[in-house]
Amino acid sequence: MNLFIKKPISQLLASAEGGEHQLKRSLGSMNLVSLGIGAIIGAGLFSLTGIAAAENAGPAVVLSFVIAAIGCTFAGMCYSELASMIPVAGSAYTYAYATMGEFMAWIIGWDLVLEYAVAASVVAVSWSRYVGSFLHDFGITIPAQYTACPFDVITLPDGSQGHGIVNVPAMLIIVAISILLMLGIKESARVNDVIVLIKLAVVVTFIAIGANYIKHDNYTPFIPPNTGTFGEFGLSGIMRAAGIIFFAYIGFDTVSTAAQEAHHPQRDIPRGIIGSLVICTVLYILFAFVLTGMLNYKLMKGDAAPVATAIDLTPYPWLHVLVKLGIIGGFTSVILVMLLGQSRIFYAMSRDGLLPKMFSSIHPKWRTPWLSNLLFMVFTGFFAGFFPISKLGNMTSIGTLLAFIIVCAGVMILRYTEPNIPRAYKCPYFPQFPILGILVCLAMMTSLDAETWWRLVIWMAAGLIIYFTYSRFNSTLGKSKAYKRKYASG
Ligand code: ALA
Repeated sequence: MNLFIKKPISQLLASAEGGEHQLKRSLGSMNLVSLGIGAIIGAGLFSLTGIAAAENAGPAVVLSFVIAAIGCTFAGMCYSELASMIPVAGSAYTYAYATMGEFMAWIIGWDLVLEYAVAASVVAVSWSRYVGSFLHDFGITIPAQYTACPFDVITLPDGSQGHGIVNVPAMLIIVAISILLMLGIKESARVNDVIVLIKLAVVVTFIAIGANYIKHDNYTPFIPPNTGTFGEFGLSGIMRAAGIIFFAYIGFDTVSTAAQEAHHPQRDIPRGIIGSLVICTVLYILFAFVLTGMLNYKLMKGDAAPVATAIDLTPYPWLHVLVKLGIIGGFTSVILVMLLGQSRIFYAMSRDGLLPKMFSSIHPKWRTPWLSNLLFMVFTGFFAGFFPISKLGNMTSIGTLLAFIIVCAGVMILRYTEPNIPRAYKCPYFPQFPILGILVCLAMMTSLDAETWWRLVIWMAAGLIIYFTYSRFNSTLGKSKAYKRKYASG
């Protein structure tokens, strides 16, 4: 069987309509923009801005946000073009199947687990930490053993050191969100819309109030000189910080996974992707500018919560509660949209026979791929509860950057191989923008550490084993008689 068989776009479009595997179309353009923002604003903005400013870029972390936004904008335009051409579930996986063939499609589908499922577990662990701290503010304390995994060292109430048992809140949030996702896309989108409004309000309030407490001295030097080590301030520091805070932008592409659930996917998926990206870029740049203006970047070193420290400089203690609430809500919607995206990718892979059929079985009443949701509930819940997964955030970044590069390449391939297929949205400045997208994403990938690269290699090797032992022999396309005939006749 041929590793490079491609799925004809006409077949992709036809298979998306009708049948027992049909998802419910109920999302409009505002829902899709909201889905994008739901996935984007989360741990990256609230936790990584301070770290990247303190250790890598100083106030110039603002420029890092601009660089990461540029890479994401190119990729976002490429995603939009492909989504408007091939508006079916599966996102980058499906695009790769149509452009580069089955093997690359498998690689990307497997790689996307890093973006979606791993991100959901990572964010669930951070969520648990914030919920613990929020409840603590109100006098409720969850025992430390039940908010940490067995690999974490914790301080017990008697002052001695011990190990965690299980991170219960992290598991609970995964279970709650998975149940919501099983019950229906419309219900999930509605919950997401409410959370998005809360977190947007929190970010805007922080920027509006914080802007009055900026000290201009904090911006000098705007680009602190490099210390002599690559990535510690100076230009290389700005690049390293861009690679780190790239995590904060991840999520806009999730909009494309819901293509089969949108009323007008050709028009609305590009709106959802670009709309959410533009709104978040503006907010991120302002947020970073205000934070580094309020608090000197040197003071952020070793501070686990620089946003909270910055709020202490204002006379509004209620802002603390509001920001924590925004952060908890923010993380909740990131988990929701990531788990949604993950189940839709596996849905598409299963329909193509590359994964067992259970992943594309649709619940007769809820019309969601509920078994897929159930499996990822167990998988991500288990990892969030029992593993020190918070250190794996960079895996999400590297996996996503790889997906972006493949999507940019896919746009270029299809412009040459399928020039006549209608594109409701076209990436401007072709081929410069897709090429720049590849280069900027590659630059951010290379700025990540060697350990992250090794983890990517190991994950991909596991994927290859599954492909060559299962997927290849069960591929619907590979097995189809029509294809075999064509292949036999050369
Ligand atoms: N962009 C998402 C976050 O920052 C993944 O949490």
